[in-house]
Amino acid sequence: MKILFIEIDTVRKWALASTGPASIASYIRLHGHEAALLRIRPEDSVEEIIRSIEKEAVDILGFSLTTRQWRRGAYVAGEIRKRLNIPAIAGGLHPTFAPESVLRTDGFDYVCLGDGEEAVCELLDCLEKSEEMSENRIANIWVKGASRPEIRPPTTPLDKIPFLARDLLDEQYGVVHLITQRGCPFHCTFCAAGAVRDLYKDDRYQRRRTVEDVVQELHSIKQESSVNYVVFVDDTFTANKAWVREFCRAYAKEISAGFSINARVETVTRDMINRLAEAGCRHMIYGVESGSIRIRRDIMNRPAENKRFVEVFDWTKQAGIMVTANYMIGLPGETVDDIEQTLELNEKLEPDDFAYFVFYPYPGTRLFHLCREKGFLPENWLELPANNRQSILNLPDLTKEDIEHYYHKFTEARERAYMNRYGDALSEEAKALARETFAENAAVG
Ligand code: B12
Repeated sequence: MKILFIEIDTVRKWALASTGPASIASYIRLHGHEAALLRIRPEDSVEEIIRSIEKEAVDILGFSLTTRQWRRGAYVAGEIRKRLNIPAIAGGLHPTFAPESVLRTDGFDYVCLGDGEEAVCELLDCLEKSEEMSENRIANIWVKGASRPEIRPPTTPLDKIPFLARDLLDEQYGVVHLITQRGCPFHCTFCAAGAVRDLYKDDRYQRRRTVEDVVQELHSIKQESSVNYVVFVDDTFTANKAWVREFCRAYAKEISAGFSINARVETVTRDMINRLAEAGCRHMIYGVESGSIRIRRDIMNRPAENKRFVEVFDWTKQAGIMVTANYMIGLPGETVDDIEQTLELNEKLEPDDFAYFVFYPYPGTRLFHLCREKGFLPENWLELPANNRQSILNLPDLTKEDIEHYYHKFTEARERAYMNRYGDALSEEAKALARETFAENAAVG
């Protein structure tokens, strides 16, 4: 059987297609099935999409959806269904946490809750044998019209899952993306990782590959193409000190390419940062989220102190690693004063760069439930654009205009920091181009 995964680009093309389908593809290929990926660009018309699907001769379509991709994904699935009679399954974080609404939508026949490798393989086996699918016989697969399926135990150890099918990822210039873990040990209220833990009902979901398996994957990519830079997409690469120490040793010895990671200030030590730098780490991205300890502690469940962020950012810079900070604004309970504190903390941290997002309540997260209970979430939230530029919430302490105003202040601060650092070396033309780029990024959200 052949599955055609559909990657929906919304306002822009991300450098990388979804990693979930690439993992499912390599697993099902081992079991005799076929997989391909169709990337749908923002400008593609329905006719073009239909023509591309017809070329592939597929048995089932597989939509991988984040909440941001939902609205366009639903539209595209509905249009395909009007013209072609191919069954379709949706998986990924959005269908996992908003499955009923996906199954109510024309064009979707199945939803995959949580991990998809084994579940999709079983579904393809059943479809191949033309077995009756009206009941939920396959754990994780919710059939339209049936009741909620059971959740299968997570695949362990993770090393059992084959390396990502790179032909589905759209990687370029030898920049490769790797995942070493699933699940995150922390309980941030805004993050889907916590929601996944709640879905699996215990900590079994949290798993990590062996260092040996990760290094092997890099060697296998090198044999086929090149590895110039590695982006580790794990939520918190630094979650386990002993693992990171072993990784640094092996990576430095066997792989000579720079790499970047996501980290949390609570998990790093100065020694760990220095080891990472020696192993080739060029870029660390920290979730700072807010400069207000009240918001971090009481709303986000992240009680780290501001001085901890300052300390860790200094260590990272001193180790010669580029540092990026991520912030959010527009959380429930947040006031203008809290956002001012975030801008102040950013001034103190002096990161090499920073990103700022208007908070979006992703389904399944604790903050999603809180927003719903408190009446901050509009009834028609699923029909509203999910981006990081405009708030969909009706918050008592912040107006949409406040959020808009502060979003601009972040854009200005980012441009100012860039000009202070590089302005003297830039021609007027280069400066204008930089300004345009900052404004464009802010508009895309
Ligand atoms: C790498 C990553 C990215 C990469 C690649 C995106 C991708 N989709 O893989 C990039 C940088 C492009 C990215 C961008 C964004 N991301 Co992102 N990203 C991640 C991250 C850190 C890891 C994803 C990953 O590789 N997981 C490992 C794979 C194997 O697991 P998986 O994707 O869940 O897939 C499994 C199942 O979900 C299922 N499955 C997945 N797809 C499908 C499809 C079918 C047909 C089936 C049957 C099953 C299935 O089976 C897979 C294998 O078991 C996650 C956090 C996380 N831990 O998941 C956030 C995460 C997915 N991202 C998130 C967000 C919000 C974004 C952005 C909006 C960020 C932004 N500020 O702009 C954008 C939106 C991108 C978009 N196209 O919509 C949220 C999504 C929440 C939600 N409900 O939508 C997450 C969960 C992080 C969070 N804070 O909660 N992201």
